[in-house]
This record gives sequence, C-alpha cells and structure tokens, in this order.
Amino acid sequence: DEAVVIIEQQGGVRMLTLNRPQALNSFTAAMHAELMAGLDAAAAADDVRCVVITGAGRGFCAGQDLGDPGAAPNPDPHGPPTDIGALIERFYTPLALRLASMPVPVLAAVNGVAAGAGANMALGCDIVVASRNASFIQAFTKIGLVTDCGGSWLLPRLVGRARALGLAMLGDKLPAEEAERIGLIWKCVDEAAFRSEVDAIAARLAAMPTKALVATRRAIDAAQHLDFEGALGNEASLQTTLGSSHDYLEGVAAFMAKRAPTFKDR
Ligand code: T3D
Repeated sequence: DEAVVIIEQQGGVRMLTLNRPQALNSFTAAMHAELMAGLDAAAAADDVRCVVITGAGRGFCAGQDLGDPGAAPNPDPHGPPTDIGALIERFYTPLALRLASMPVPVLAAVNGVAAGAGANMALGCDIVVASRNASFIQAFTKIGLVTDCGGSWLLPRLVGRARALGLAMLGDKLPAEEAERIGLIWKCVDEAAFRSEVDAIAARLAAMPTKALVATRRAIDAAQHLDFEGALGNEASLQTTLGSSHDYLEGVAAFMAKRAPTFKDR
C-alpha cells in the first residue's frame, strides 16, 4: 500500500507530506498512525533539526475524514452515537501535544486549504507559511461540532477573542493573505515562490541552535499561564540551561571572531 504520509529528508530537514490528495489529505486512522510515527521518529533522530508538515495535491488537510468508519455518525438512529470525544482523545489530543513538545522546530507549509483539525494542526506548529492560494477554515460548527485539536486555546491567543469567535462560529474560508494580515499565521507567499521559501526557512531553522528555538517555544507557551514575574523567572531558568550548552559558547565565539557559527546541539 502507498504511504499516506511521505517521509523525506534533505540536510537537517525532515519533510512529512500528508498523502491522501483525493480527499484533501483528511485524517483517517491510518494517516494519524503514520503521522505520529513520523513525528516520533523525527523527534528521536539526531540528524533531524527541523520538521516540515505539508500536503500532497491541492489541499493541505481537510481535518477528519468524515467518511471514515468510526468517525462518521452512526447510520442507525436508534444505535449508540459515535463517541467523537473518544476519537479526539485517541488521535487529535496526542497529535496536538506531540507538536507542542517536539524537540526541534516544526514548520507548517500550508500548500492549500486547511480545514477543521487540519487548520488547527497547522496553527499548532511553530511557524506557519501558507501559499497565496491556501485558506484556513474552522469548519467544525458547519457539521455541528466545536473547534478541536487545540483550536479553542490557539485561536484567541493568535488573533484575540473577537476574531477567534468570528472564525470559529461562522466557519468562513479565510484566505492565506488575510490570515497573515490578522496575525493567524507567520507568512503568506506567492504560489510560484512557495516551495523555495519553505525550503529556505526550514534550512535556516535547521542551521540555528535547536535548543534555543525549542526553549523559545516553551517560554512563549508557558507565559500564557504565568504572571509577568513568573514569566521572567521562567526565562531565567531557561537561560541557565542554555548557558551551559555548546551552542551558546559557539554563538558567542563566532560573534567575537566575526565568523559564521556552526550549531550542533540538539
Ligand atoms: O468524526 C468527526 O467528525 C470528528 C471531528 C474531528 C475534527 C474535524 O476535523 S471536524 C472538521 C472536518 N472537516 C470538514 O468539515 C471539512 C470538510 N471539507 C470541506 O468543507 C471542503 O472539502 C473544503 C472546504 C475543505 C474544500 O472544498 P473544495 O470545494 O475545494 O473541495 P471538495 O470538492 O469539497 O473536496 C474534494 C474532495 O475531497 C471531495 O471528494 P470527491 O467528491 O472529489 O470524491 C470531498 O468529498 C473530499 N473531502 C474533502 N474534505 C473531506 C473529504 N472527504 C472526507 N472528509 C473530509 N473532511
């Protein structure tokens, strides 16, 4: 059987491509399993310094495959309803937590439409770059569900409560350009330049001090539930850890010697 997540490596960059283009790369149990295995393997591999998640074909990811057995509503109106909460806890919660705890930076390369949990998976990555033809849709309410895969946490933090509710209640298609304008994503780039821009950002991240990048994610996420003094304390403790890293010595030595640094820690 063809892989539903294609795994490729170039230099320190591991690219995971969701590969169910006929259904806009929507999630089946098999795709969840392959994506998690791919993320776990990338986290464990010393030669991986950046992970890129993208989609094959014209879509990025359309969220849950609504036709997948086990996810669709029970066709028998008298039978037990499908336990969607159990599906979320089995697949989407571990995925969101895995992304948030990756020991390397994770770049979402949103090549086309990102809907439902597909949109929120992208937003849970560290940096989101979208092609100008891409879009983001909080599709959940259209089928009678609530934003999941971290959407309720991520959206208000990214764009504020008013926009979070507008996006999540109305479920409109937000073009990539608009997503960049309101601060939902990092960058929208022209379709023709998309792949080269993604490769360039991924290569840059891979060459950077990995521990510092991951500590930066941790500092910013932790600060969401700390007061100002708590955040300052957390920054100090992360600096203590980073201060004993090889990359810190290398970064300062390279600066003083006016040469390019070579970062190796992971
Ligand atoms: O069980 C549960 O529901 C748990 C929930 C978990 C979390 C979620 O993710 S809930 C949200 C689920 N996703 C959606 O509701 C999005 C559904 N898709 C769409 O609304 C549209 O496809 C898009 C707006 C994303 C794109 O529209 P468009 O016009 O560009 O493409 P299309 O023609 O609708 O889709 C192309 C094909 O992909 C089509 O198949 P066909 O007719 O060519 O054989 C379509 O059925 C298929 N497809 C798209 N999304 C899904 C899908 N098939 C299954 N599941 C999908 N989510």
